[in-house]
Amino acid sequence: MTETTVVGACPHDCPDTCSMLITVEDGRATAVRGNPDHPFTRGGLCVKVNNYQDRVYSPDRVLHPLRRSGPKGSGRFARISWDEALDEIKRRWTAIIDEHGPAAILPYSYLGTEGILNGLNVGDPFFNKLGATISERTFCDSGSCTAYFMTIGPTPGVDPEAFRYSKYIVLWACNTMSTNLHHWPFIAEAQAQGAKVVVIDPVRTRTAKKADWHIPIRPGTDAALALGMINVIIEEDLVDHDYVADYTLGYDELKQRAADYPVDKVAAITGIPAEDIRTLAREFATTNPAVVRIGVAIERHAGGGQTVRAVACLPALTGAWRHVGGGILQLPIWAFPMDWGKLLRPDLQTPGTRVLNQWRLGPALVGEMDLDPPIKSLFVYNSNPAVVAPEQGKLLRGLAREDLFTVVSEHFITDTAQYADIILPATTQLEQEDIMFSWGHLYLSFNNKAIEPLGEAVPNTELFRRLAATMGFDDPFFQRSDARMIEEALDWSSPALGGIGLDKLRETGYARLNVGAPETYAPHREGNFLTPSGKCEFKASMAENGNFVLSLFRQGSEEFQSGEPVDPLPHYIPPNESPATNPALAKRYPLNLMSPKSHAFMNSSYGNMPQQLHHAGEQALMLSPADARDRNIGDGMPVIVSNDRGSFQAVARVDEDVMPGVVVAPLGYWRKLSRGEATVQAVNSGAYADLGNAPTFSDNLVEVAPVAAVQAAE
Ligand SMILES: Nc1nc2c(c(=O)[nH]1)N[C@H]1C(S)=C(S)[C@@H](COP(=O)(O)OP(=O)(O)OC[C@H]3O[C@@H](n4cnc5c(=O)[nH]c(N)nc54)[C@H](O)[C@@H]3O)O[C@H]1N2
Ligand SMILES: Nc1nc2c(c(=O)[nH]1)N[C@H]1C(S)=C(S)[C@@H](COP(=O)(O)OP(=O)(O)OC[C@H]3O[C@@H](n4cnc5c(=O)[nH]c(N)nc54)[C@H](O)[C@@H]3O)O[C@H]1N2
Ligand code: SF4
Ligand SMILES: [Mo]
Repeated sequence: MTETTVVGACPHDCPDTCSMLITVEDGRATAVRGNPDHPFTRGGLCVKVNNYQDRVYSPDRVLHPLRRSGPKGSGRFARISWDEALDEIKRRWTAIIDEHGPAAILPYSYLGTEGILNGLNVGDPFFNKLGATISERTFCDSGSCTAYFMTIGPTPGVDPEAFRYSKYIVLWACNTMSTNLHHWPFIAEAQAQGAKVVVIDPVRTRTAKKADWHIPIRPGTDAALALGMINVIIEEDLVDHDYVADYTLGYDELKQRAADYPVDKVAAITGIPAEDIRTLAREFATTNPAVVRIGVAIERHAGGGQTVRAVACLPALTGAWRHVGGGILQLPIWAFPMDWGKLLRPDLQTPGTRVLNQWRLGPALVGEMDLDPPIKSLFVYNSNPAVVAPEQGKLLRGLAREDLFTVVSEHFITDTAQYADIILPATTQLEQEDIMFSWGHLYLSFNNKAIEPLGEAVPNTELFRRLAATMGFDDPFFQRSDARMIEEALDWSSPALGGIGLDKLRETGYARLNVGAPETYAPHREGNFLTPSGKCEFKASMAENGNFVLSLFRQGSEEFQSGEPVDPLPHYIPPNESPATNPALAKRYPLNLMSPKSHAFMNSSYGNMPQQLHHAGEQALMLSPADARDRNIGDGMPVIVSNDRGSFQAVARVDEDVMPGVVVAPLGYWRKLSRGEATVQAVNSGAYADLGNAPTFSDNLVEVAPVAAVQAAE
C-alpha cells in the first residue's frame, strides 16, 4: 500500500479558506484534516468538511453526463456520453440563437467552489463571447462592498489575526462560531487578555453565548444604532479630532446628520435600551484598540448599504485605526492582487448586452418581466438557485417550463439539477488543482490535486474548454491550461506576492501575503484610505454617481451606475417589511423572518449529506416563548410559515434565545428532503437593498401556525 499526504485547500465560500491535508491510500482519499502548520486553520476543519471524502465518494455523486428521461422535474435521467451531451447543447443553443439571439441564454452561477480558477468567474469569458445575457451576481456582500468602497475604499481593513491585540471587539451581524469558526481563537485570545467581546444580533447565537455582552437588536435597524453611537461619540466629545481633521472628509455634515438620531429615538427603533446605546458608544470610543467585524448578514434588509456606511465611519471618528487591531474588518480579499481582466475578459462582451440580476430568476422565467428575448435556456454551475434564490414558487414554475432548455453542472442531483434537461458531472476539490484567495485571512492557498477525477467528472475549467470548442470558439485563449491560468490569475509582480513563488506555494499549500506581520499591521494609521480623496469619506463623493454594483459581480461588465445621486451621508432606511414601517402588512404577518446560515451546511451544499443532516436535524423554526404561546405552538410541533409569496413547513423550536417578534429558519435545507417540498425561500422576497442590489433576507414578514390547525381549517 502506498500512503501519501497531499496539501489542498477547502473549496468553500467560507472566510476561513482552510489548508487541508488529504490522506491518499492507493489513489483513494481516505481522510482529510486541517493543516496544523497553517496559522489560521490550526489543525482543525469544521463539521461541514471534516468528512469531505464522504462527499467525494458519495453514492449519490453525478459521475457521468445525464439526459432527462421523464417529465421536467421528475428526476428521471439516463446516462449519455460527453459527446452526446455537448452535441445536444450545441444543437439547442444554435436553434435558440438563430431564433432569439444569444441573449435568450442565461448563465447562472455563484460559489459552489471558490477557487480562483473554478469559482466565480470561470464561465465569464465563454458567456461574454457567446453574447449570453450577463448575469449580475449580488448574492453576497455586494451592498456591503458598495458602501465600504464609498466610505473607506477597497482596503483589506484589520488583519483578522490582529484581533488578538484588540481590547474591544464588536461582532456585528456575524455568527463567528458557525460561519467564521477559525477566527474565534484570535478573539478568544483577546478576550482572555481582558478584551470585551460584544455581539449585536437579534438572536443569542452560539457566538453571542461566548460574548461578554449580547445586544439583541430588531432586524434591519442597525444603521440607526450606528448613527446613535456616532451621535453619542460626538455629543460627549469622544472624537479623535486630530484623526478626523487629518484623515476624514465631511465631519461637520456627519455631526449634523447624527443629531437626527438622539439616543431615545434610536432606542425606540432598535429595541435597545438608551443606556446600553450610550454605554456601547462610550466603550467603543474609549477602549482602544477597538474593532468591528461585520458579517455579511448586516446587508440583508432595505437599508443594508447605508448600515455599512454608518458602521464604517465609526473607527475613523474615534481614531481606532491608529492601533494594530483597531478599525473594521469586512473582506480582506482586497489584499489579493488578482488580475480580474484576464479572468473575466470583459473585452469579449458585446456592448449593450442585457444584464439580469440573479434575484430575478423566478420572475424572469415565468414571464413576469417582459423580457425580449425571453429566457429560453439556463446554464447553471456552482449554484443551486432552487434553494438559494428567493421567490421559490415562481422559480420552480419557471424551471418546470417544457420550452426552457436547462443545463446544470453539479456534484449531485440538487433541487435545481432535478429540473435539468442535461446534467454534467463536476469534480470536487480533491480531483482538481486550484489556487485560492481568502475573504477571511491574508494567506494565498494552493490546492493540489489529490486523486484522479471520478467517473467522467471534469473541473469547471475543463467544462468551459469543452463548451468553447463545441461552440467553435477558435481563440486559443479558450483552451488555456489550468497551469497557464494559475500563472495569469494573479499579478505576480505585485509587492503583495513578493517572495511567494509558485513552486514553493504548491509545496507548502499556503503563504502569507507580503503585507507585513499581523503584530504591526495598521494600514490606516495615517489615513491612506482607498477612496477618491484618500480619506475616510463620512460624506461620500462616490454617492454623486448613485448606487453601483462592482464589475466583478457582473461578468466584468461596466459597473452598473444608477446615475441617480444617493444621499452622501449615512442614514437609516427602515425595513420594507416590519411592524413599525408596514403596519398593514404586519397585521396579517406580524413576525419578522430571518434565514441565516446553518451551522452544519455550507449554503445548500451538504444539505443532502448524512453526517451534516444528522447534525442539523430537520428544518427548524426558532421562535420566542411569547410568540409560541400566542399561537398555541409547542416545542417540536410542525408549523407552517407563510406570507403572500408562499409557505413552507418546519418544526417549532421554542427558544428564549430569539427576540419576540423575530423567527429564524436557517438556510440550506433541500426542498426535496423537506416537509411540504418547500424551503424558506418560498416566503423570501426578491427586493433589493438600497445599495449594490443586495438581498433582503432579514426583511420579510410572515405568520406561523401549527400544521394541525391549518389542516383543520381547510
Ligand atoms: N456554517 C456555515 N458557515 C458559513 C456559511 C454557511 O452556509 N454555513 N456560508 C458562508 C457564506 S456564503 C457567508 S456569506 C457567511 C455569512 O456569515 P454571517 O454573516 O455570519 O452569516 P449569517 O449566519 O447569515 O448571519 C449572521 C448573524 O446575523 C444575524 N442577523 C441577520 N439579520 C440581521 C440584522 O438585520 N441585524 C443584525 N445585527 N444581525 C442580523 C443572524 O441572526 C445571524 O446570527 O458565512 C459563510 N460561512
Ligand atoms: N434565505 C437565504 N438565502 C441566501 C442566503 C441566506 O443567508 N439566506 N445567503 C446568500 C449567500 S450569502 C450566498 S453566498 C448564496 C450561496 O449560493 P450558492 O453559491 O449557490 O451556494 P450552494 O447552495 O452551496 O450551491 C452551490 C452548488 O454548487 C455545487 N458545486 C460545488 N462545487 C462545484 C464545482 O466545482 N463545479 C460545479 N459545477 N458545481 C459545484 C454544489 O454541489 C452546490 O449545489 O446564497 C444566498 N442565498
Ligand atoms: S467550510 Fe470553512 S471552516 Fe469549514 S473547512 Fe472549509 S474553510 Fe474551513
Ligand atoms: Mo455568501
